Amino acid sequence: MKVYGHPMSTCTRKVLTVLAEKGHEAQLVVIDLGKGEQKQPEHLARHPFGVIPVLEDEDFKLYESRAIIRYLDQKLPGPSLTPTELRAKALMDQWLSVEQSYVSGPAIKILYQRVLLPMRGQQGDESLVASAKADLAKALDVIDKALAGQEYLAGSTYSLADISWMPYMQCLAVTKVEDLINDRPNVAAWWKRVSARPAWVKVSS
Ligand SMILES: N[C@@H](CCC(=O)N[C@@H](CS)C(=O)NCC(=O)O)C(=O)O
Repeated sequence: MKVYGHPMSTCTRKVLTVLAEKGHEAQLVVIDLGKGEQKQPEHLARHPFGVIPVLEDEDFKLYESRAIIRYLDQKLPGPSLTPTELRAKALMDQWLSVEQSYVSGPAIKILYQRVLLPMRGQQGDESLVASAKADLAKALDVIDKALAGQEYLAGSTYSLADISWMPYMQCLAVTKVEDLINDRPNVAAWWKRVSARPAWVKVSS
């Protein structure tokens, strides 16, 4: 198996975390976003939207990180990352959707303003950071409530939902808005728990 991605990319990290949880090695083919390799014809042939990650499993190609992690979880042996109980599985899907709809966008916006623009010698716009932070605060209030009395987003089982949120939680630390996590006791306890998992430590260090 090959993963076309970048070790620092949030979406690639979801895929690498699932592979690590499953104990499966895949070849990471690094696409250099700094050089714009994701927009070159060679990569556009793999991913028509010119982003990463892409999974190649023999003659099968798949893009979109949330589709890839679902595929890998079903395909590979190792611990299941999808609850079997109907309602827990439905909650996993709900939190995956919440992450996609309300979390990844503002988290990446902050990363762009606070890290990527300064890396290019440009100043970020703190008013955009403030509005993205407010959006994230709303989403984190929602999971803080949901996590009261349960260990993981889908209930008692660590799942793809937790994995899909984790790279964005790490983004908050990197962009110096970790108060969004620390001010919410259930989110903070959950983040401490999930970020200590060996698979995540391996992928994120
Ligand atoms: N919905 C896509 C988003 C992919 C995405 O935005 N990837 C980022 C890296 S995390 C990327 O390739 N950015 C480069 C660009 O937008 O040109 C997924 O979940 O795979």
